[in-house]
Amino acid sequence: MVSTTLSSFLLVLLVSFFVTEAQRPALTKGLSWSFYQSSCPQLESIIRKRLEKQIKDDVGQAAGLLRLHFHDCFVQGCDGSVLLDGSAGGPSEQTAVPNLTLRKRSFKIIDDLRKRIQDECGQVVSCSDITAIAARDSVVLTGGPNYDVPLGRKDGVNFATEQATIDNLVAPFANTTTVLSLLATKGLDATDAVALSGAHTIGISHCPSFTDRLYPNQDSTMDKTFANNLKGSCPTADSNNTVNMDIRSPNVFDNKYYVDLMNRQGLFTSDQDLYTDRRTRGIVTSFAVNQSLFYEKFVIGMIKMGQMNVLTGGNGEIRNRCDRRNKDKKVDIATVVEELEETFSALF
Ligand code: HEM
Ligand SMILES: *[C@@H]1O[C@H](CO)[C@@H](O)[C@H](O)[C@H]1NC(C)=O
Ligand SMILES: *[C@@H]1O[C@H](CO)[C@@H](O)[C@H](O)[C@H]1NC(C)=O
Ligand SMILES: *[C@@H]1O[C@H](CO)[C@@H](O)[C@H](O)[C@H]1NC(C)=O
Ligand SMILES: CC(=O)N[C@H]1CO[C@H](CO)[C@@H](O)[C@@H]1O
Repeated sequence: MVSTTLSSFLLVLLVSFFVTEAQRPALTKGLSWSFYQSSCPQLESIIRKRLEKQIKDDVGQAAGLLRLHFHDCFVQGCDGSVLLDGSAGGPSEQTAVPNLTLRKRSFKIIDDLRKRIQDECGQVVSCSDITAIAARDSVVLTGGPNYDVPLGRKDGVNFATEQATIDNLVAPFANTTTVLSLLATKGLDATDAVALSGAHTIGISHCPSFTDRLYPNQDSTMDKTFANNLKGSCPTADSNNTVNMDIRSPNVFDNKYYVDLMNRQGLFTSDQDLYTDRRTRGIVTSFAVNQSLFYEKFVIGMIKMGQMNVLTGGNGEIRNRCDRRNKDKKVDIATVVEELEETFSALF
């Protein structure tokens, strides 16, 4: 078992996949493929090395980090606003309903990376860029495609309101019409929508995100055995339990999510309806039968998503800490302890 896991892990590292330069979406003005080449050349290796360890220790962190980048980008652009905590007096995305299920540990991992990067390079890399690279590495380290990440985002200085968060994230109860129209407002087409939803090939969900499909009435588009198993995991609609989102290979970034959909074993309405709806059914099938095609389209979707409404150049800032804006910097115990630790590690 252990050796199988280990060898598939190694295989995953060997069989990396690249979208050729010709297929890459265009770069948004202000971003670059080599933004930190001179200011922080070790950036990507610092992140990759650290995440290799974190994700080996707990593979679920990959899903948490991937979702964090998605939530960051969909709500007022990839500006790190999802990372801000409310302590500075503003309501942040973290307290909005759809974000209640973001993993606390994801925020810690991003700020830990930020600290390691600052130790090496100084305060030159934005938290939003760190989040984008961490999302890419999470895909790679669970067996998915590798790709270059456009860099040069600045961190925002505006909190996203709870309402903006609710308005910009699709609910799992949404049908394909709703998914496609919301994503269209962000410049994402049906192929992007189906490919990006494939992120649900890793990670978990809490029961209330899908128990509307079980209680009081069972959704007729759901496979019966699958539904019964879900009822076992979620005995009540408001159960606090979690389930894996891809029943075939919950920790591997593969195309099995689409095989699930074809077998009516998609978890959310927003997932399953992609197969029911005529407009997206063919795309689901094409990804289910061709993993390379899924990888190719997923990478394109991620690069597009990662460039949404970014702040560049003189807009925004490079945060000193990912959870607060620079102007909100205040002396608190956590800061004092962190600075003491830094002094300490510098001495020894
Ligand atoms: C079509 C729109 C989408 C909807 C409706 C949606 C909805 C959700 C919901 C409800 C959860 C489970 C939350 C919980 O109950 O714990 C979830 C988890 C997740 N989502 Fe999405 N999502 C969407 C698109 C995306 C995209 C575009 C990505 C990334 C590219 C993504 C990545 C993830 C990941 C990785 C998880 C698992 C998180 C974990 O295990 O901590 N989702 N999503
Ligand atoms: C999709 O959902 C919207 C909003 O709930 C609803 O108005 C619409 O009728 C639904 N479309 C289909 C095809 O079910
Ligand atoms: C879920 O957890 C919350 C907080 O711990 C608790 O108040 C609630 O009763 C739990 N719900 C169920 C159905 O167990
Ligand atoms: C699968 O998709 C890849 C990437 O687009 C393509 O090159 C390949 O020809 C496809 N394979 C089949 C069997 O259709
Ligand atoms: C109100 C609330 O519970 N907000 C939480 C949202 O998610 C983040 C990250 O897990 C938590 O830190 C917040 O406390």
